[in-house]
Amino acid sequence: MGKRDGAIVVEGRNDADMKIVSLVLAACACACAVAEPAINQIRPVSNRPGRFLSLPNPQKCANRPKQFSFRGHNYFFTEHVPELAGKRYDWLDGRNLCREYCMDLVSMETQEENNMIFKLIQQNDAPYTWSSGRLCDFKGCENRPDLEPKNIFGWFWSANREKIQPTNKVPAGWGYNPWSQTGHKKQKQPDNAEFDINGTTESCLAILNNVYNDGIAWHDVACYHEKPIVCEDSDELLNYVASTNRGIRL
Ligand SMILES: [Ca+2]
Repeated sequence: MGKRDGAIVVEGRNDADMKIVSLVLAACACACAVAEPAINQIRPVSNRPGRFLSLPNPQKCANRPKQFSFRGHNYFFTEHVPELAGKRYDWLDGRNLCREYCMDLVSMETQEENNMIFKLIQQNDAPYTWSSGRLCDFKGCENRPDLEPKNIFGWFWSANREKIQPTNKVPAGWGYNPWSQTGHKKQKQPDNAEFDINGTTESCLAILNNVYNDGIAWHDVACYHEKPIVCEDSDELLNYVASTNRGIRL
């Protein structure tokens, strides 16, 4: 793993072998993310160690639900897929469900994409959903002065390892700060509030729909909570499956 122009990177070149290395390293990075030592005895069970990222299933990738698209990426919301409606996923299970389809949890790098996802939440009166946003607080995130303080500079999109802009101001190119100005502790997000309750770090980025009378906004939330999810095409996984399955139509 290394650093590349502000990205939190698992190295990958364009050839298939490097893609495999990249995928394996990505799996390691995520497993490390959930394999932190328990903070205390009441740590929720779904933070159990030893979970890994799923590899894509070529058939599922070829037949993935394409409910809407934005800038060349397809998306689906589990509540709109008959066999997935009503199901809830913790953050890692959510990533893995998406990854089987050559997708990942949604990453809102731009205001336009964020507005699209906020509108989806609003129109469906969904209480919340996950994004791929993750706090870099696991093995591999040490000795990175550029990520400190973590609550401002330590967030990234797991789907592509791009940094999330500093949490304490309106992102460049945006007209508003997507992080909520309030939460459990009546403080602006991210606030790591659950750590004070049961010792569990709020390491995952959720979109909550007016849970704190704050409209639709980003919150740091402990990763074991279960939510319906939005999946977005993963260029990395689509390219990997395309390069290893000659003639496949994705
Ligand atoms: Ca929070």
